[in-house]
Amino acid sequence: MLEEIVLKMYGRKIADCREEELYHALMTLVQERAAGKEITGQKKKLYYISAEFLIGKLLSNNLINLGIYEQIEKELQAAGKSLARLEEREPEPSLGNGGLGRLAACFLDSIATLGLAGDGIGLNYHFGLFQQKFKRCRQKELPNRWIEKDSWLIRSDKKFSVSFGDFNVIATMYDILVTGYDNGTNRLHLFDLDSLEESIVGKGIDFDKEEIRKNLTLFLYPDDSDEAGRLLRVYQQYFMVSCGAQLILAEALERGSNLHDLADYVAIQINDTHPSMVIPELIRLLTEKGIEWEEAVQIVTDSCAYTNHTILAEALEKWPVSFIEKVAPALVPIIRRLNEKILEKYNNPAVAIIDGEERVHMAHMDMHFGHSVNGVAELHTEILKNSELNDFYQLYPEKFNNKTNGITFRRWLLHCNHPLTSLLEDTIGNGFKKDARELEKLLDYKEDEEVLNRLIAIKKEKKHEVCLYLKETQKLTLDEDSIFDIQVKRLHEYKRQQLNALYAIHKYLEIKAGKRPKRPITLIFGAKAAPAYVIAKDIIHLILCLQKLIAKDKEVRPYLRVVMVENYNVTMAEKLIPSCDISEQISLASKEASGTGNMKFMLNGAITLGTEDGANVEIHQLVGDENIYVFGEDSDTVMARYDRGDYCSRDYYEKNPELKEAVDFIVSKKMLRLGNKECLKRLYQELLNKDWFMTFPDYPSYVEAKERAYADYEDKKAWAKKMLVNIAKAGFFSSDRTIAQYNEDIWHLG
Ligand code: 26Q
Repeated sequence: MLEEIVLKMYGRKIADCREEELYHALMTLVQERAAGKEITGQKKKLYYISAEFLIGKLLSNNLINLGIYEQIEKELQAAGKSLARLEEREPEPSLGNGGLGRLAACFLDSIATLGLAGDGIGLNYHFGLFQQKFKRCRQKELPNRWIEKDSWLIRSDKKFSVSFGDFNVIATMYDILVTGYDNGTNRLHLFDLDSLEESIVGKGIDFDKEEIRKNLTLFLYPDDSDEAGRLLRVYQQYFMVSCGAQLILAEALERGSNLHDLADYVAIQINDTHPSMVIPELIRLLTEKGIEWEEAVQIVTDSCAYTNHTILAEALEKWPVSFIEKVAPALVPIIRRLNEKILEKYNNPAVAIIDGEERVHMAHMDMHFGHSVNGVAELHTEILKNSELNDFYQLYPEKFNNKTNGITFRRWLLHCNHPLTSLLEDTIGNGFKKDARELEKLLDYKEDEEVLNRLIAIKKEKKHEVCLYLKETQKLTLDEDSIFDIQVKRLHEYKRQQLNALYAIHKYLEIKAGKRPKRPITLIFGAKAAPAYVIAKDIIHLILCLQKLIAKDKEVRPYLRVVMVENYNVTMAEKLIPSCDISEQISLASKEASGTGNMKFMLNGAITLGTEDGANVEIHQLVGDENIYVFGEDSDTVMARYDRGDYCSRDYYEKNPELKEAVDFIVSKKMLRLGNKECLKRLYQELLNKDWFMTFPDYPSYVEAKERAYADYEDKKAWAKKMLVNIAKAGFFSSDRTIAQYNEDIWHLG
């Protein structure tokens, strides 16, 4: 198959082609095959609008979804070439921060896999999220230029005009083809400007924030931002939704809508509040086309649905009216009129769209003028209904629904874990690839020695592979025979990497005191911190200092290793997750909306060590007490303590000598000699005087649960059974299930 293509393209055989030629040829092959399968002819179409699509590398995934992976691999092998090496060449597009962006990517895969007509709408950030480097145990940020000459981006001939307050721009639309598994193809539309100037970016990630025409789509904003960046983010958002709204209306007209019946032709899913301005923008466009105000508002409400991904108050977007006045003045009278309508109807300032300080609450607009509001895990949705968004739940109980997140099994099993996929094929057949619930058939093998042994061997193989990879790419040396205890996710205080670091210190001190663990432990971290998030960067500093301290210590090194991988991203996740024994999901209960890494680890046979938070609760229900390590206070206890406002971390510190010792070690002579005094002292003070995410109350039960997990690991067979149950029960977390539910309850497509 490939041979013919390269002959035609280069007049040579595979064996005589350079790697970049083969990569280019494969890209061409994929694009041609995918384009031939576009999903057309359905009346209603979904638009998933999102500021982030963390798609990861595309070559292998597309080959798998098109059903030609093995064939291509064989063909290359026969010619002495390696598909894995070609994969390594591909740059990873970094168009997302973390969970929310990766979820959007999994959803696009599942939408196409289910044969539904549904496109993504987003932005073509030239540098995406920053690339992380470590220097003197500190995070440094560099631009990550991912767009090469050979790219999956297809430049379309569609142009859209967007009017900002002071000027107009013309947008160009790029498309990335999204292949479904053994099914059709959809598109990810990414908007961009031809006037962009990459040269205004210096060595780091600083650039002139003033010239919108030159900088609009240069960077994706991290989930915490400085003032100057905030205005640019509103420009990005309006640019995205204005292009998106124009595209949606044009395509609906083409499919036969008269716009009055728009809601029969389109479903628009608003991924968190970043695209919320699509609501007033659509109202603006519809009224401009002669539709009466009231009717336009109703049409938009019937078309739009909102997903909430966070309960952290500081992450709920509230933009000053003055920002919107500057960026999109045409929207201001529309938003004011919507606000008046709400105040007339409800006379309750708590549900207003514009508050007393002239700030627009984006989520409020979504809940009033969308027909569905969903959370992303059972617990999260309950918290939204009963506390965080309770005022709105009272008004619109029928709008609220839960859609527990999911992950695509194509990337997170078939692609990243070939030996586990083979084991599943050998035992339960191929059905699980289309119907993930069939994974449960694996339970029949719970007592099967051979299957259990194969599971153990696969884990060993995956550890070996990741060790080679980390050695080669990051000069990290890991002990393959140790327990791999992994926490990889964005760095945030609520996710509590600091709790895991305190454990590392505790273990270090124990070993120093002569108490050695039965089996060596490797604590692996991977996390990017938002550049302006000081404490998060201090936590990275602490972890890197511990890594250095232990690596130099001959006494401790054989029993404990702490490593933080640089630039954690989707590609790194694909390598690390299959190698994991213990999956750290230790957020403060009530704070992690869902988590999706937890699902990827479970699917790959890691056992969760976690709090009763987000989707961990559902993992716990599925696998039962025997097959998970749960610790810590529950969300009710935590929320009650926040309500009382009486948490005092120092009390816990004073009462627990072991905890005190670990905390004090952060500013011990040893550490201060190694690291940066300012960072370490600031973190120490923060924990002692604030500890807003309550790590201290959970510390004793965390240590206890971790020790229990390590002890259980020694019974190889019993551990393998836990792995098997986790894999077998992971079917529920297929994003195919999630998407089927969105479609059934919200979109009604196909
Ligand atoms: C907001 C304003 C200004 C600048 C940036 C932002 C911003 C950007 C990104 C706010 C939030 C995000 C990302 C949020 C996110 O990733 N949330 C995660 O979503 C996952 C998918 O639903 C959940 O599994 C995680 O629990 C949730 O943290």
